Amino acid sequence: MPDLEALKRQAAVRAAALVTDGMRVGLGTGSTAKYAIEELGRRLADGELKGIVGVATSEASDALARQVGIQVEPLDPRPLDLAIDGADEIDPGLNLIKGLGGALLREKLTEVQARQLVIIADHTKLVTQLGEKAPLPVEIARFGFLSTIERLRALGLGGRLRQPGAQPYLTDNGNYIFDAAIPAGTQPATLERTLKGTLGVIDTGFFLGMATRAFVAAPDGVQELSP
Ligand code: ABF
Repeated sequence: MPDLEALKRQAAVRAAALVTDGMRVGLGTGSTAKYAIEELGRRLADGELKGIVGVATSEASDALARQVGIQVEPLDPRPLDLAIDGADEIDPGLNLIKGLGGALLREKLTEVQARQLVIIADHTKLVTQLGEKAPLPVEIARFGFLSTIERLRALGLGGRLRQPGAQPYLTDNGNYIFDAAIPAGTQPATLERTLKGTLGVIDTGFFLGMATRAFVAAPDGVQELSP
């Protein structure tokens, strides 16, 4: 049984090596992105980097980045040199499903401004068709959420409201997440357009045509992929 944590860290270290002094870097969210933030902190502490600016995609990544000594600034309209983040599914064209970590909206708002979006993952995230293994997280407004879920079901989507405990999961933006099961054969771009036109939907975990590179770690090494 390969150690997935070690693989995730290997991919993260490869991506963090792309960061050079003075860069403005989008900092992803999740267990793989965490290794990249820690590695950037290590490079700063060891003097390999003198200074970078991080733009965090979640409260958790913001806190971790500050803890490891990265200067964190809020997102503003300037482009980011690079963003590094994990994913839940990666197809052969580097189209992604993201958002099982709950940070999809801030991730998309941040990463759309990055000149390069570098995805880091272990090999279990590779799929031939998006939706094969993971649900599609859809961030929805709290107000009227039951009506929005009815609209989603009317589109033929299965799935359920994310509710890990007594209360629904609340995003950093104060919204809920519906984890949608995608019917086999769904065209992601078509579903994305439909969902973005559905009242109550704020955004989806489809990141289509955004990733510029991926480091995917497997027991026999880290593979570098491009779209
Ligand atoms: C974020 O973290 C999310 O978009 C994605 O849902 C998740 C992947 O987490 P992990 O690296 O822990 O598998 O990037």
